[in-house]
Amino acid sequence: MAEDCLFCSIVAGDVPSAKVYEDEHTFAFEDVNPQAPTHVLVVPRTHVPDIVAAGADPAVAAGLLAGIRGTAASLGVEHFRTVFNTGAEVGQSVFHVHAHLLAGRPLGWPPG
Ligand code: IU
Repeated sequence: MAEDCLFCSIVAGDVPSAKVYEDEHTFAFEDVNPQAPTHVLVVPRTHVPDIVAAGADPAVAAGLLAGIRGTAASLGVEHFRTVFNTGAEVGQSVFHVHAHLLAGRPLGWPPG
């Protein structure tokens, strides 16, 4: 657990969240500012800052993919978009890697 990390505090249960799914490696909860009818954040329990760092740790990377699968299954969504913002310049604001899982409305392409 990293100090001063909001998502570590959510995983630990120290900050409340609307939990959607959890397993050994991941925790998923509703985004407080949803951009679609379904907007869930899937995070590894281990603190890594972004998807590049997650990719350097095969256990974290595999766990995160499995967590996305489990979250989608528990939501009952088959069609969804996942987004990993990597770097403040492209909109990352919380530096504990998280997959945005978005569903429930048409999503434009390319994304803005
Ligand atoms: P980003 O990719 O790092 O910008 O995504 C961070 C997300 O975390 C963003 O969609 C916020 O709405 C969301 N979030 C949250 O769900 N709960 C919080 O307390 C805070 C941010 I701060």
